[in-house]
Amino acid sequence: SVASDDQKFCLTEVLDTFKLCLSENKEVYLEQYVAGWRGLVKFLNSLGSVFGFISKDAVNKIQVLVNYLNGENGSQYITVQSMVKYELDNELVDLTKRGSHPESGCRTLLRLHRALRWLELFLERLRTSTEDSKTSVMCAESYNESLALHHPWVVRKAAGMAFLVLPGRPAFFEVMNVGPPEQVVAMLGEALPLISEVYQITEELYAQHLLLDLP
Ligand code: 1Q0
Repeated sequence: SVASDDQKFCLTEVLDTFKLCLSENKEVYLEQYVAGWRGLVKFLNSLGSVFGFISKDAVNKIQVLVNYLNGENGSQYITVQSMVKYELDNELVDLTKRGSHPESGCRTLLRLHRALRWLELFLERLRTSTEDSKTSVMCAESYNESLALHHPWVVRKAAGMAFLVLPGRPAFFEVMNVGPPEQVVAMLGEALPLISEVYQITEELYAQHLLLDLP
């Protein structure tokens, strides 16, 4: 039925959202970026409640950004580029230590941006994996090379434990709901360059403005 199709989660659609993030002149639309994360969180939730502490944090951060988008200065938040300019010009960012702007758009997006690097690494491993590859290992390796560098010991420990209960590769591919493994691999091959481009553009923007270590 239409209703059940509607609820069926398809990873292709989610990754397509990241395609829509890029404007003609290579700016990153915040609304689409946030929509992409929403879809990923849905996927995460379908993997079980052990991932609740991760999805809860992601949802909080998504909500912070949505509130800016829908707020009275929403027009300043159309792209990541305009957000950075607006918040910096108006001194709305805590640059060295947490102060009067603990939830700036810039610092909030930075957390999702770091997670996007994890996603890129993880999906690349999935793409090139074989039948006997372990999702928990691929996930942990990707995490250690990205997000873990910014997380304290407790969080790394909790994340490591959650990874252990990830479903195996066949179940994982099934939940992605893209089709047979060959099709998953092809879809990932198409989606990854775009995710990578969105990541690179944001990374360069943040580097340019010295925002990569925002508290
Ligand atoms: C599939 C398994 C998913 C594993 C996701 C790896 C991320 C682990 C992160 C664990 C930390 C979460 C707890 C909160 C940490 C915060 O302290 C931290 C910093 O924020 P703050 O405000 O304290 O400075 N927050 C973060 O680093 C943000 C973490 C966001 C994680 C978003 C993950 C969203 C889910 C994605 C699932 C996508 C799976 C798609 C795979 C598709 C291929 C089948």
